[in-house]
Amino acid sequence: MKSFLKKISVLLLAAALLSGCGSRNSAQTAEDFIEENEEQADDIITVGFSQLGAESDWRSANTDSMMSAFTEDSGYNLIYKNGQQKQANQITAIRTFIQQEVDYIVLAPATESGWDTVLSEAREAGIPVILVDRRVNASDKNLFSCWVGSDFELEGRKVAAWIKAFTEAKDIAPEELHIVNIQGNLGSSAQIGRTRGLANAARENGWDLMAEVSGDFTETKGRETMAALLKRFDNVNVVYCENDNMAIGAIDALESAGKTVGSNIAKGEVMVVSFDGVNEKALEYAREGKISCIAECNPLHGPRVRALIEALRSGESPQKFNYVDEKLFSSLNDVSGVMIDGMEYNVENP
Ligand code: GZL
Repeated sequence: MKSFLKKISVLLLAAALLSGCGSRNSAQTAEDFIEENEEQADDIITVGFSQLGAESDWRSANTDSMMSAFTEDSGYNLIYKNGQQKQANQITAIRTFIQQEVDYIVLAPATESGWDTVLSEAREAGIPVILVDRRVNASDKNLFSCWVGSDFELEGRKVAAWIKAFTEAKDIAPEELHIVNIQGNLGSSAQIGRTRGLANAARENGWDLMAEVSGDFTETKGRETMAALLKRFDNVNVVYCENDNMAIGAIDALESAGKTVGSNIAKGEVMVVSFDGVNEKALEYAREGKISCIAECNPLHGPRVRALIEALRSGESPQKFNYVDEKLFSSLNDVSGVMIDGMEYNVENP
């Protein structure tokens, strides 16, 4: 732990002692007590965690995973800051962590660009930065120690491959697919990768990708965006939602407009596909076949980040980019798996 936080901890301990509620044996002098606890305070690793927000179930699960991994019992002091989806708030949080002389900074960046300056400040302060979830396009890869998260374009390719396999199994011609993409936060790695996965597949397969509009990864905006798209297009038959919360909102809007949500496109149903696999309602929809396919996005980064910090503490140089394994969920048995770049991804029941 750095000196600033150590002083705070020892002063609090000393205040407890002087107020008589500290745990000190009678023979021990105040100086011994402080010295002994100063050593204990020294052992605590302080981690400043700049989380981008609380916009979705995925994000909440990600925060919970970090908090469970960095507990006092395990020798950590986690300082959590919620950026409310704003990069400016995250930059302020990182600067605060630097002033507090934390031992490590963990950043879950809202968007990919605009981090060079503040990451340089952390490096100048000698504080290692670990990135989780989304990426940053730093000009110098040495501005962060390592990253753990998902391959978002692969997630998009998996869902697109599933759409291709399913519609071919149902003898639906590619040109009959009229798709809208309700995107996540524009400029976030998850949005960039998932959008690219679909757009490339639409071009290769001859699908009609009619619109890409951001729903900010929230249920409310997903509902509003779907309602607006239904006013623009009367032939939408596939809705690609870049996370479950937006899918739930979109389904509500579709049903409010009198549409039937399901996989039977030939009978006029509107197919909804999604990402994350964290929200229980979305998983229930997937079990019912209301959401046809969900690409898992694993939020449980806490243990991985802690392992990376412990590797750094022991002087190791961990792998720079660490990907998490992820599944593909569907209750429709027409597609058992998809092949991407020679790799088979099995489809599992949600
Ligand atoms: C993906 C993550 C995305 C989730 C959304 O790793 O960045 O942000 O897919 C979340 O649910 O809001």
